[in-house]
Amino acid sequence: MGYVKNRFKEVADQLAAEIKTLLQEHGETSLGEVTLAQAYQGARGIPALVTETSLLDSNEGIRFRGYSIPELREKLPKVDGGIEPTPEGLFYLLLTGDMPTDEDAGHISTTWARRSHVPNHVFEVIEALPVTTHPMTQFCAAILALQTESKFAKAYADGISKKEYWDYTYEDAMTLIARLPRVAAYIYRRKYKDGKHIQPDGMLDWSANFAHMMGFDDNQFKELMRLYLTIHSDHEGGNVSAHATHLVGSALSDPYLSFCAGMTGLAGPLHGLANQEVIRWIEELQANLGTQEPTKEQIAEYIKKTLSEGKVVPGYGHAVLRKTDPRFVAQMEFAKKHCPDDATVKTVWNVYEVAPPILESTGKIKNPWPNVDAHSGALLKHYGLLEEDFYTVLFGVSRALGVLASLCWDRALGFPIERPKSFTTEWAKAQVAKAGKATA
Ligand code: CMX
Repeated sequence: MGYVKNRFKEVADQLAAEIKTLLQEHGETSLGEVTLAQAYQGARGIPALVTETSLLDSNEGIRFRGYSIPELREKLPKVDGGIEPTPEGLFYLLLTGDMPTDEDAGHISTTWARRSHVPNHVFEVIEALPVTTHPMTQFCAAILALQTESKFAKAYADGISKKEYWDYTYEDAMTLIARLPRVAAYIYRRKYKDGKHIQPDGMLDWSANFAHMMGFDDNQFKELMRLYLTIHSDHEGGNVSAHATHLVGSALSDPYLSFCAGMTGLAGPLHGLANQEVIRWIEELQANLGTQEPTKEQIAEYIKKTLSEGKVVPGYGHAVLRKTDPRFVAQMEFAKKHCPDDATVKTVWNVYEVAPPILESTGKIKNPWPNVDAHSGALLKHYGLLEEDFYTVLFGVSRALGVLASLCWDRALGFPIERPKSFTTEWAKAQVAKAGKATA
């Protein structure tokens, strides 16, 4: 067994024992009541999922294993000469809870490079789809095609013990993550670069190799990819992509099937597709006004027009966050350093100044501040990644780190099949009537 896997097993066994005691001694502790409004309104705020890798505070933003994004940018290992953290290090942290050394991150990087070969039939599945197919649909089809490689599915069919589930889940997670950049880059080159593919460079780290295979060899872009793939990885367990992966995994569907479920959720415009929608919205704004740098007054009018047409302002609002997303801030800092004069970047910053008070004035939007998707497209465009339909695939490659690390934990902790109770409105009315009688 590799030493990362050993370390994971060690910390997982320890936590499993702690949870056993916790449940024996305090299993009946109430975490709060569920209201009718919560049940009808997207289960907001109901503490009903356990996710070890990260925790979201509505005012402070995400912490990965207790570390904020600024702390991670400082403490996680970097490549030689780099200043942004590597996703390899972040994955080690999510999986084990330990801050990795350079050697740990390097070990993950080598393992992923070694496992990155994608079988030919996966490319054939992608090629079978019309080239006009949305990149997220191609990505999901490719993930399903990769499922033929699942060690978990094979081992389960061979009849393994429950105690071994985590082991095969871990192996699938590592192989799937290793292969995603090649698959994603293939889709990119197929759709936008006349199918002129670029072979992987096994000497590069995961992010740089991904950039290279897409056709971007600029060092600053590689740094952006390291930051991007780190900060999009995880956002605790209740968001659609994380929850869908966890839910499907709870049926013991293998990591490929589970992750694909997460990705079909990420492809929704209220979730990951918002990064595509943001840049479209900004480009429409620029085209409508005939300028790359509309004034704040013009932006304000455009926001009001969007709202009056019954549409959302993409990149703004959040189901949990109530402040500016620190993932937005990290990207803004990167842009301030590397491309402060870019017209679209400046427009993103002007929207940030103008949008919150307008959104707040509607009286119904709970969070008027920008989320992660409000900034990413402008940065990608600056470096020449112009095809916004592809942006959610980048998000998906990153999200694999968080949701697959969590899936390893789900199996290591022996979590059961997820099956919350649903009810009908008739039943709800009966509960309300009963409660009314009790207080009368
Ligand atoms: N523009 C316009 N209206 C918005 C809005 C926005 N950015 N954000 C919320 N609202 C509206 C909601 O649609 C809802 O309207 P109705 O009462 O008419 O249905 C009302 O305000 C209350 O919504 P909320 O409680 O503040 O927000 P939710 O938790 O229901 O939804 C989210 C959260 C993210 C789906 C929503 O803010 C939104 O649609 N934002 C735009 C899309 C976006 O950026 N998504 C990316 C989120 C991050 C990610 O997952 O990647």
